Amino acid sequence: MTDPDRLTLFYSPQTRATGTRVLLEELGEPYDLHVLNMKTGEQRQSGYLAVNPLGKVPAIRRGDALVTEQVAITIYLADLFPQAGLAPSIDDPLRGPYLRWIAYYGSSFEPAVVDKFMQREPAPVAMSPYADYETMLSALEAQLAAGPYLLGDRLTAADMLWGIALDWTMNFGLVPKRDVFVRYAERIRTRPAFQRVTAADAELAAHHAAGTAG
Ligand SMILES: N[C@@H](CCC(=O)N[C@@H](CS)C(=O)NCC(=O)O)C(=O)O
Repeated sequence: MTDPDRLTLFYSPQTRATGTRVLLEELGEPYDLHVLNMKTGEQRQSGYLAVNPLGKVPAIRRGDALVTEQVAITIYLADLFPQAGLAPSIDDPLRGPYLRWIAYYGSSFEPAVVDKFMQREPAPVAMSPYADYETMLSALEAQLAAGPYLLGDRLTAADMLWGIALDWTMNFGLVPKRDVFVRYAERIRTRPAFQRVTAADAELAAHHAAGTAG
């Protein structure tokens, strides 16, 4: 009989789903991987579009609950396994800032980085979800400056989201390699969970590129 609490992560290597897998590893909970080969366009076939109509990973299924969107998944998983201590509880003074910076990732950082990548001007400041690029980035830098983690001394699920995002966007030249960002990304990148997932991703990505089974 299948366990109704068993988690499935819809996954493709070296994508935004990587952060979700790192979080699951940090939580120490078992999960099944449903790997999609983006080289063959599996994410846009009807089977997966029934899971996420946008054809995007990550997505998580647990019983009948289907969750898409990296930000929602981060909050959901960290709350689901409170014993790991990666989610400040609702009465913790850090809960509000925790949610703020997770939402900031999806609502301000992501659109800013996409505009940057596309080399297009943001919408006028009053309309742009992130004001302007420098303002968005400086607010993040100021938050990270105290460190060592996004919320100070406490490591949370938000650090999985941000550490990996900054690591990748700095490597792509979309975010400048300022000291604060470099030191912070390094702190997350060197964690065993990140290292494990990165190694597994490299192997899986090589299989996808070569057209062999992973
Ligand atoms: N809004 C989504 C975006 C996810 C996303 O863009 N995923 C990319 C991988 S990094 C994807 O699945 N792309 C495949 C495609 O669009 O074909 C989220 O935050 O989860």
